[in-house]
Amino acid sequence: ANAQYLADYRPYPFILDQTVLDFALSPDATEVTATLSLRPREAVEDLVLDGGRGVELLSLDIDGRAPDPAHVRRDGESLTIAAAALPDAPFALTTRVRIDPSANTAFEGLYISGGIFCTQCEAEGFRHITFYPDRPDVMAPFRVTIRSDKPVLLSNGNPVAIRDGFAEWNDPWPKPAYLFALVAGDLVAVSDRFTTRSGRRVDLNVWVRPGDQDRAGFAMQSLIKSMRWDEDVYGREYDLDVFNMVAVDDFNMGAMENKGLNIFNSKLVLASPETATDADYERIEAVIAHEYFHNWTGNRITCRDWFQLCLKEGLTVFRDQQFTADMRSAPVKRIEDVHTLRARQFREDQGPLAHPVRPERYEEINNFYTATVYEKGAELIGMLKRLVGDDGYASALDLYFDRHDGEAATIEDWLAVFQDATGRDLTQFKRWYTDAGTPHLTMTEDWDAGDRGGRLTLNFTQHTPPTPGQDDKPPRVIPIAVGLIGPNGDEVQPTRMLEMTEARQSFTFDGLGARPVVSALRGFSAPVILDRPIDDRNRAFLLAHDTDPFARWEAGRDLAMSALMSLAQGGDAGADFIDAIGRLAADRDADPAFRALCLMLPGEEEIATALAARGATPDPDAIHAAREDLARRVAEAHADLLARLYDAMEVPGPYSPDADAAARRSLRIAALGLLNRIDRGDRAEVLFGTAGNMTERMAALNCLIRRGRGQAALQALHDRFGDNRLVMDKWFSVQVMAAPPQDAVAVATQLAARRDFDWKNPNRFRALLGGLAANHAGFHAADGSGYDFTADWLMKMDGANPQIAARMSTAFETWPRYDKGRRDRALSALQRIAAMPDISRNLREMVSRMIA
Ligand code: HT7
Ligand code: ZN
Repeated sequence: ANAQYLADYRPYPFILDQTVLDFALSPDATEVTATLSLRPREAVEDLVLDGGRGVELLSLDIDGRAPDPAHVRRDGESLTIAAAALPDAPFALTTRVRIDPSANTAFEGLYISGGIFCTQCEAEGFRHITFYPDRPDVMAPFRVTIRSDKPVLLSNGNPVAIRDGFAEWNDPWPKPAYLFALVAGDLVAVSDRFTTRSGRRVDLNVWVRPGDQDRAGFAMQSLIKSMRWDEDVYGREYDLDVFNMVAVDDFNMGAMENKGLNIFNSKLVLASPETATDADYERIEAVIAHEYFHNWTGNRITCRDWFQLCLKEGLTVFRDQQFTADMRSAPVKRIEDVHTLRARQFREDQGPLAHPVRPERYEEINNFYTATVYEKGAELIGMLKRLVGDDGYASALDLYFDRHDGEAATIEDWLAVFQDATGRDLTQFKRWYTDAGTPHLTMTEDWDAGDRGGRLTLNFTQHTPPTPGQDDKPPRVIPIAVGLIGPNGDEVQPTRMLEMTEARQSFTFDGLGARPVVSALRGFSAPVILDRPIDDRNRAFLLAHDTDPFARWEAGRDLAMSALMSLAQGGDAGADFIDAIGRLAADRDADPAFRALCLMLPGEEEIATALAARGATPDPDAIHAAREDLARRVAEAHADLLARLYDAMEVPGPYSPDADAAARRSLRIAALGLLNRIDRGDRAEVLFGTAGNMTERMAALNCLIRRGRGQAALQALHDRFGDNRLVMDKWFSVQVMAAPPQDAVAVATQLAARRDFDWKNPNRFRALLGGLAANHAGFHAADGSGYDFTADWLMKMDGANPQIAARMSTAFETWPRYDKGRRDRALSALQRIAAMPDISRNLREMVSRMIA
C-alpha cells in the first residue's frame, strides 16, 4: 500500500512565489492555464507536481519554451520535470490542461452541482484541477481569471475586474492549494456589510440559487456574529474587502473554509421555520462560525502537512464550541459536546479505526477527518486551557498568532508557544497527541473521620487499553476537576483541579467534618472514562445537589445506565432514577434545555459503547427492549407531570430559533417522546397537524412512526415539501431511523428503490444509509441483513464517490464488539467489499483497517 509517514516529511525543494490561474469554463472541457513562479530552495532537483488521471496535459513550457519531452515524465499521480530541464534561478512554469467537470461524481476538484461550477480542494482536490505542488506547506498568493457565460463568477480574495463573461480575482494572502476555490453559476446574493474594529469595510454575501434568498438571512446573521466574536474574544480581524459564502446541494462534507470564499453544503446555510429544525439552526450558526474562524486558525496559519490536521481542526472546533457556548447556554453546550464526543469518538477509539489525534501514517488523508482529529483534538485544547489557566491560554494564543502568521505550522510549534508563554513543560501532555485510545480512570475513596478533622483521600489509577499498533501507553497528565458536596447538599469544596501525572496517585482533602459526596471530573475536565464505586442513592444526591451542571447531568446519566443494566438483566427499573428524573423535570428553576437533556435516555448505541467499555458484549435487541421498557416506566410514573410540561412548554407567537425558545421546545419534545409510549401517539398526531415549525413537525412525525401511525403524516409532508431537497432528506432518514428494528432494512430497501432516491447526492445517500446505521438494533439485525444492505450500497457508491463510501463504511467500525453470529456476518460483508475489483484507495484503507 502507498502509505505516507509523518517521519518522512521533507520541505518542498522549490519556493512558489506566485500562482496565476486562468479558467475557460465548459461543463465537459474546461481549460486551465496555470503559471507558477518557482525558484529552487537549494540545489536544483527534479520538479514533481501532483496531478492525476482526468487531467489532460495540453502544453507545458518553462520561461516560454517547451522542454525536451525526454525530461518530462508522467505517472498516474504526478508529473516530473527533470532537474536538467530547469534553470538554477527563478523561472515560470506554465501548463495548459483540460478537465471534465461534468464527469466528476466524486465532488473533489472542479465539479458541477445543480448547474453551478464549484470546487472542493481540501485535502488533495487541487491536483484534479491542474498540475501543482498540492501540499499545505507550499503557499503562494493567487491571481485567478475566469471566463464563462455564468452570471456570477467567484474566486478567493478581492475582485479586480468583473464584467460580462469574465472575472479577475486577486488573493494577496499566501495560501496552499487546498484553500483555492472557484464558483460560477446562476446565483443571487443576500448581502450585508461589516466594519472591522480597525475600520475596514467588508462586503458580505451569501450566494444561493434564485428563490432561496428568503432562507439565507439566518446564515448572514450568523456570519456577522462570528466576525464580531472573533474580534472580541481572540482579537482576530478579517483581512479582505469581501467575504463570500456559497450554498451548493452536492457536497461531501459540511462546509469548506476556502480563503474569502467559504462553500457550504446547502443544508448548512438554508433555513426557514417551515423547513429547518432548532438543531439545524444551531448547527448552521456553529458551522458558519467554524468556517469563518478558520480564516485565522487554518488559513493565516495553516498545517505543515496533513498529519498536523488537528492543529487547525481541533483548535477551530474548540473555538466554535466557545462561540456557541457564548451565544447560547454554556452548560448545555458542554453537555451536548461531551455527548457527541462519547457517541462518535469514544466509539471510534474502542474499535479497529482508533488512531492518535495526530496520526503518524495514512494511505488516504480523507479517511482522517475523524471525530478523533476534530472532537478529541478540541478536547485537548480545552485541557491545555485548564492546565495553564485562562490568562496563560490567552497569552499562548497571542504568541501563536504573532509567531506563526503566514506559516504552515506543526503540533510541536503549537506546544512550544504554550511552553514559551507560560513556562510550563508540556512533554508529558504531548502524549495526548501521539497516543491513541481513551484512558480509563478509576477512583476510590478513603474516609478517616478522626484524622485532621475529617480527611478524604481520593485514589486514582489510569490505564489506556491497547489500540492498533500501540500496545503500551505510558501515563498521561490528566486534569481532574473535583468538588465536594456536604451531607446537607451544600458544596464544601469548590472545584479544585487535581493534576494526575502518574499511573496511580492519591489526593487528600482535610478538615471536612462529615463525609462529603465527591463530584468528580466536573465539566468533563478530561476525555476519559471514569469508573468509581458509587450507589444510586449518591448518584441521585448529586443529580439533586451538584453545582456543576455537567456533573449533575452525568449523575442522571449514570443513574439511567444503572437502571438500564438492571432491566437488561431482568431486574428492577431503579426507583432512584425514576424519582430523581421526576424531581428534576419538575424543577422550574432549572433551564428547560438542561431538563430536556436529563429526560432523554441514553441512546442504544451509547449503551452499547458503555457496555463494551466494561468488557461486556452488547446485545442490540436486549438494549432496545430495555430502553423502551425504561422509557415507558418513566412515562407511566410521571404521566401527569409530563403532560403538564408538554402543555406549559408550548412557545406562543411566531417561531424564533433563539436559544430560549429552542430550549422550551426541546423540553416539550422530550416530554412528548415519553408520553408517546403511553398515549398511542395521540398527542403527536395533533401536534403534526398544528405545528407551525419543522422542529415540532419532525418530532411529531418521529413519534407517529414509532407508534406505527406515520403513513398519513409522511404523505402530508411529501405533498407539501416534495420539491424541497433538504426536507425530503429528513423524510428519508426519519423513516429508517424510527422504524421498528425488525423492519428497518425492509423500509430502507423500499426507499432505496424510489426514483427520488438520488443516491449520488451525498445528503440523500447519508439520509438513508446513515438513518439505517443510526437504528442500532436495525443495522445490527442478527440475520446480517443490515450489514449486507449497507455493503451493497457502499460498493455501488465507491464507483462514483469514494470519499462518501469510505466515510459511511464507519457504520461497521464497532463490529468486533458484538456476538459471534453478528461478527461473522459483518466480517463477511466487509470481506465482500475488500474483494471488490477496482476498489478505491479510500474504501480499501478503511476496510482493511477494520478487518486487520
Ligand atoms: N476543512 C474542511 C474539511 C474537509 C472538507 C470539506 C468539504 C468537503 C470535503 C472536505 N474534506 C475535508 C471542513 C472543515 O473542517 O471546516
Ligand atoms: Zn474545520
